[in-house]
Amino acid sequence: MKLFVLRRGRLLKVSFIVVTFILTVAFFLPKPKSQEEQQKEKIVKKYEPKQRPVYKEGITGNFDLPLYNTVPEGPGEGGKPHAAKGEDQNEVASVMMEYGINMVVSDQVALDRSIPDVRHEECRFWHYPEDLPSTSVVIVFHNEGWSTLLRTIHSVLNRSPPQFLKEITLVDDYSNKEHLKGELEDYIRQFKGKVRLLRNKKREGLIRSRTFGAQESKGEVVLFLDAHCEVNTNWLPPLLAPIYMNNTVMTVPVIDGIDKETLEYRPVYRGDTHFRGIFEWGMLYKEIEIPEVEMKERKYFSEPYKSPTHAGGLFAINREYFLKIGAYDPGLLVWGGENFELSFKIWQCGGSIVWVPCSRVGHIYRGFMPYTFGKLGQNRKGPIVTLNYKRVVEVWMDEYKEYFYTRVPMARQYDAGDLSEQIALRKQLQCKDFKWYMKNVAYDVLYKFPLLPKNLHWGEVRSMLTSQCLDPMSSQPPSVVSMSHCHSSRSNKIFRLNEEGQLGVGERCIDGDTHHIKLVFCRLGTVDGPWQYNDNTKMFYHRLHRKCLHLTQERSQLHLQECNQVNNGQKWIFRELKV
Ligand code: UD2
Ligand code: MN
Repeated sequence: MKLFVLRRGRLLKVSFIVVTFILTVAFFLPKPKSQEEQQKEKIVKKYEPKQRPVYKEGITGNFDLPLYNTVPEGPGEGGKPHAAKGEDQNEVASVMMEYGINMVVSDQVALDRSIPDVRHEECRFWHYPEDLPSTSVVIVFHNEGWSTLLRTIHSVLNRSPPQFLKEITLVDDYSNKEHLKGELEDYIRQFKGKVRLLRNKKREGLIRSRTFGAQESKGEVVLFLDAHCEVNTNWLPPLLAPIYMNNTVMTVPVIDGIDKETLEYRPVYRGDTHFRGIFEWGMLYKEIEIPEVEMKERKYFSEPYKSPTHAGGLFAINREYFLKIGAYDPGLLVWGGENFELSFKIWQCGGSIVWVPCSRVGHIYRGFMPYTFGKLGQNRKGPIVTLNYKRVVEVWMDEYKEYFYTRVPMARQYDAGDLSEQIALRKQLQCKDFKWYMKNVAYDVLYKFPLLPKNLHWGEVRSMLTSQCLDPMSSQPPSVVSMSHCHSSRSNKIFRLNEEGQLGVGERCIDGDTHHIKLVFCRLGTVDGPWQYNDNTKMFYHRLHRKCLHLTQERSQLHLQECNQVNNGQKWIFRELKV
């Protein structure tokens, strides 16, 4: 009995201890959160002030590991130009034709080669938050060379903090080159899923391929690169930090040049200036020094700055935000104009674009497009790109679209397809008008490219003497204007004479003297010119030289000469063209 009591007492004691223990643990264990609480937490986290990048003079940044102690020896190391040993000129000529890049040289340069750190010296001292968003690097490609594509991938893997690099998503846009098939699949296996390869079932063009890549990616941020790039020292954190602080910011690295023939790595701009992306009224992409006010808005030279637009290829954006604003207009074809579509959309619908000087990426600029547009374009580059521009202009530019049509009169006749979904999207996102964008964001466009006066005439310019037409022969000055057959659809034979006397062709102007008529650069910031056309006499008068445009019969040569109404060599007719 005694024993039992004793036992019972012990039992009670033990149970007491166990119960107290359980209660204590239960008390300290986190309680399951109600949905409401969870929602609240999410909101608080969203608006919690994020840690900004911090500049600490003289203290190396937290992600700024030096890449090399000494520059390794070898072809192309240090970003030096390389000349292929025993270069076979025939082979070089043939790969240049096929890829627009000297692949003989590229194949001899290491995939992990070193490149010079070309950043401004301040860039080494920025400290970035440790919890930047995870990133999917999306690379779309069509028939790219092996070593240039692989060097892009290697440079990303070598120079990105692994904790921020979720994956590299490759999108093969229906390439037909053997090395991009099984061989590529075999090669990327070593990266154990970090590099994924998706393939289009038909040719989609780079624009739709990028949207597809973004849809399929898993990172919080998508970061697009062309398939012939090399990323530079500590390129990634500076691109992610602005997005981390505000997920409607798109960030753009500064693009360096990699020479297509020697693979030399070199900055496009030298010196202590920053450039940003703008456009002229024919929607050609341009860069301009940043305005003083933008410069002054920042404390450090190396800080990001606002830009109206970007070149197109390389940028980072929050993935959900990119998809929410409709990614790219799916009606855009193959190549071109998508940079403007995205830029206008982002700015007008409440987001922003910054260029990030501490993030540098090299890109091989090819001299020509080494691929055709396949069935998508029946190999007609001009009209396809102009069709894209027309879509963008019609959806986003409001009354400013008239300046585009003044600059590219033929475009008025093109059919840009159904725009209703894009227009509905603009409404749904409650976007601002283009006037707001011009006034607040892209005001510096007008410094170089003022609003265009109306055209008095446009079309081919036909001589009443020979029935041939004026032909600038090239689209790049200096070039002497000559004569050739009319009825050519070549857009560089379409002239425009505006109300201010400027005679333009494409983005260039025509001037002349007593020796020649020539294609010249239009004076930036001006829209006027020396020409007067008389509808009755059909003569072109040059106000400065006080002479007329004259074609000599014998030699088919053009120059300015004393005006003479009875000379047919001085009579010209504008003929507008129809598609
Ligand atoms: C510039 C951009 C490019 C793009 C283009 C306008 C830079 C450095 N480059 O031209 O990214 O914005 O302007 O649209 O800003 N590709 C395909 N399918 C195609 C054609 C191309 O996947 O049908 C790939 C191509 O392999 C490359 C990328 O798209 O990886 C860009 O093409 P690109 O290099 O010919 O364009 P680029 O640099 O002349
Ligand atoms: Mn490119």
